[in-house]
Amino acid sequence: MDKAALLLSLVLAQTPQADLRCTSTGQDFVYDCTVMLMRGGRPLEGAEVTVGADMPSMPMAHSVRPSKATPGTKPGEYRLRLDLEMLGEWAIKLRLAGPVRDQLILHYEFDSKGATQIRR
Ligand SMILES: [Cu+2]
Repeated sequence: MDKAALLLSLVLAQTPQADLRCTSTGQDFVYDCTVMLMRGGRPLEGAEVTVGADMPSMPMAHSVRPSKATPGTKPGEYRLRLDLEMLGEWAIKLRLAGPVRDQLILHYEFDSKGATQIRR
């Protein structure tokens, strides 16, 4: 492996990975969500996580205010409530501060039960 490839693999290993799970609260467009953050194969603890949401198909149409997630029960777990304005595809933006500063954007399809990740 040359130096550039080695550096790239080190950077990628340190890039946080997020997994979001949401279930409907029963109230329209309101979801209880759990974010699992990993970095380098280990749970990322002690991060400050701010979560915003927007619809890629409707730029500027929505104004979901970013809110802070709270630590969950397991290491690397964070919990939050998402109050979206309609069903459909949302881009969930995670802003990380604290031990790691980064921004992750995840695409999820929200339906009446919960959310499914859209992988492209
Ligand atoms: Cu919309």
